Amino acid sequence: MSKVEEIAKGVLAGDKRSIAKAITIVENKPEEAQRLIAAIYPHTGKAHIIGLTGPGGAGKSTLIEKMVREYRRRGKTVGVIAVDPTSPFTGGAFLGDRIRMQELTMDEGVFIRSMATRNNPGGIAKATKDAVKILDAAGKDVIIVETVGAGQSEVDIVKVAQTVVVVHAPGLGDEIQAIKAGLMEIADIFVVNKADRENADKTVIDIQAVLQLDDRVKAWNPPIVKTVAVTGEGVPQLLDKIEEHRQFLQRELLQKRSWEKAQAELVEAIRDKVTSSIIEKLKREKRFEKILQQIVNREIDPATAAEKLLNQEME
Ligand SMILES: Nc1nc2c(ncn2[C@@H]2O[C@H](COP(=O)(O)OP(=O)(O)O)[C@@H](O)[C@H]2O)c(=O)[nH]1
Ligand SMILES: [Mg+2]
Repeated sequence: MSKVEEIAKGVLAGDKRSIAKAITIVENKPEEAQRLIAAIYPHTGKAHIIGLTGPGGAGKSTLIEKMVREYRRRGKTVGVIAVDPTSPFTGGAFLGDRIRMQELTMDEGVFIRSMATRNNPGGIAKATKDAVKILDAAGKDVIIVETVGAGQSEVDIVKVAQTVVVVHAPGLGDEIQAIKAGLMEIADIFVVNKADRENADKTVIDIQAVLQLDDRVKAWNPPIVKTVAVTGEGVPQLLDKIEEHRQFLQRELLQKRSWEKAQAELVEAIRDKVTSSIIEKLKREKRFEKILQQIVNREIDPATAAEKLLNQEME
């Protein structure tokens, strides 16, 4: 077995060390990465992928740590990919935070990884997408991808997500400009974090105002959830909204499938009716037998005969 095959096998078994090695490969070795992804790809497609984005300092990493705990409480396994070099998962400034963070990384049902954003030969967006596939194949129920909502590559990364959560917080300055400039387009859920600060409601109102500018009719209206990431307040409500959005996506998919099925059946039914009514008419007018005789005599082939008859019908 080659090294890549061995790692792929470990990933599928959910082995933490293999997952870590696999992510290192997609960060550094594009050719090996392609073989690795090919091997695990058939086992992907089961996880719910959540993109969590917003300005630096909004509290995304802190919030994700609390979300992971709540998902574990709900019996789900979780993978986290942080594409944020400015605030890696260290567990905060206090010793207690760091110890709690360590406990989390010891948990077999949790995998947390910060992506190297520098010297990434295949591009950070590509590496992130591959890392998500690895965690998916490893059987994680939920995968959270943290990015700083700034440039195009972040928007690209967020496109792998099924549910996009945009996190804001009061006192970050230009945040509402940021929502207007693209983040609003991609948000399925808004979070106003640092709700312990008195000006948090102002941020909620600002987001509501921006949302009201969008007058398109939508099947899903992005809710706004208030959280205090440092205490975990509002995190269960956030997970409930994420779950609601997942169910909404499933309903949409089912509806799309029903439409496709209905269309196939309608086309089939029309084809049957048109065919039999044309054939009956041709038989009534004795044209059917006439041309049948010509085919038997090899004077005309069936396809040309059909075309001729239909053209006469159209005239
Ligand atoms: N007061 C308050 N501070 C918070 C809250 N959430 C996070 N912080 C602090 O905000 C800072 C940035 O948090 P971090 O999670 O690294 O933000 P990120 O850059 O969005 O990932 C840290 O000092 C956190 O302790 C909150 O709900 N309330
Ligand atoms: Mg962060």
